Amino acid sequence: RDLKAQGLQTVCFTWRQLQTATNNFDQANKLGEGGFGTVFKGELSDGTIIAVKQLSSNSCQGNREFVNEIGMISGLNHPNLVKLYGCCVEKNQLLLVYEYMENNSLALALYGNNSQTLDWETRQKICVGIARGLEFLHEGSMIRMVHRDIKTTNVLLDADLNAKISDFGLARLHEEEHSHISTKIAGTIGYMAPEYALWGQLTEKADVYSFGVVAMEIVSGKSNVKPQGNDDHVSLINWALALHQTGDAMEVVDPVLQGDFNSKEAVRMIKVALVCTNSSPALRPTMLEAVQMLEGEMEITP
Ligand code: ACK
Repeated sequence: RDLKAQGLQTVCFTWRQLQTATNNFDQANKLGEGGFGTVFKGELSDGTIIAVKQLSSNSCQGNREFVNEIGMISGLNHPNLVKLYGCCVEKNQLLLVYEYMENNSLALALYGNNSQTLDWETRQKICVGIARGLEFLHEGSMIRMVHRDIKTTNVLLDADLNAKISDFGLARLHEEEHSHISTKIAGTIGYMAPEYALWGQLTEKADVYSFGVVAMEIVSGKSNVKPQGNDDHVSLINWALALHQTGDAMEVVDPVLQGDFNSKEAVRMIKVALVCTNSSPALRPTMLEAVQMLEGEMEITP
């Protein structure tokens, strides 16, 4: 039990437990859907609110990602990673049980119809949270890994708008692919680092690039991919770069917050987004450096 308390062990749930928790997977409890299947909200008998991810049947790729996700994050415990409580493999189904995140995804918070206006301080907190979660994945735990699919829909927000990284289906151990070229490219177009998208070169610097795209979205309020973007990320970043060089960076930021632009947080986020999306992986900072840059503890030199 001590191990469990420390979050070092993943629990096996019974089908019955999860069926009861979600009121028999009632549609009313549906939180959302993805290519992998459906996510339901539930409540365990001890009152813990959970999110249950149910894999759609007959998805071989999904199966692999599910098992991968269990292996990758069971035991990982960090305030900026969505906690995996456990899983259930009964009844020919695969179910993953996570902590419940009250404020949905960052994508919804930025672009959703009912999105609240996030002030600069909150955006900075979210940006630093994602950076810290990634830093932990890259070098903070015993196992080192690359997430491979950092994007605004994979960042969830808790009741206090703390950011936590989710969806580890594509994550890979750092050592595993560090030294060779990955033959199967997976991830999301628009967030993928060029060296990975073009040549399958996978290092943690691919996550740094995706993080830079996310940071640019947090500042600009513009999506390069979905749900409502017209700009592709390359043009968005080039645009930001040009404005940055002419000293007119204000144009980059979310119009909602432009009046309030003299924010040091916003300026730092734009600069960090730019260094992280450098086309050369070697010139991108590590996530630890990105955290320090965002917090004003390290100078940002393009
Ligand atoms: O943006 P959303 O509402 O937040 O839509 C997606 C959807 O399920 C498919 O991924 C939501 N979701 C996923 N995991 C969780 C969780 N742990 N807590 C709350 N909502 C979640 C996500």
